[in-house]
Amino acid sequence: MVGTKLSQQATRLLFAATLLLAGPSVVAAQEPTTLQVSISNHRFQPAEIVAPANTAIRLRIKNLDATPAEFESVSLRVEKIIAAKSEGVVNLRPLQPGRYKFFDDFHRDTAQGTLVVQ
Ligand SMILES: [Cu+2]
Repeated sequence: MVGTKLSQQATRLLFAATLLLAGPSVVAAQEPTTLQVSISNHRFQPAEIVAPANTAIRLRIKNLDATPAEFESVSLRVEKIIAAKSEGVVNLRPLQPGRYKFFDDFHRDTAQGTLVVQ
């Protein structure tokens, strides 16, 4: 029947329009939380950073020292060399609440930090 076909098309159009409207907010929900941490005198500043749980995290690590650093975390499974006087970016998957330790593998004795996810 013609009437049924028309209403099917209308339903499909409405569905497509709904998806279009939903699109941008879905993308916005996936935007990562950005956190900043610096390395100065082979120490993290701040040594403790806080992030929301179940949200992608973008960690910007600024190495202010004149020597390279290696941002590393066993529990987060990341390892990234950051050249002297430059910035490194580490993207983390959404995490469960907890305390995740990290360190500079080149200066483990002083450069220790914790990411607190809550
Ligand atoms: Cu390492």
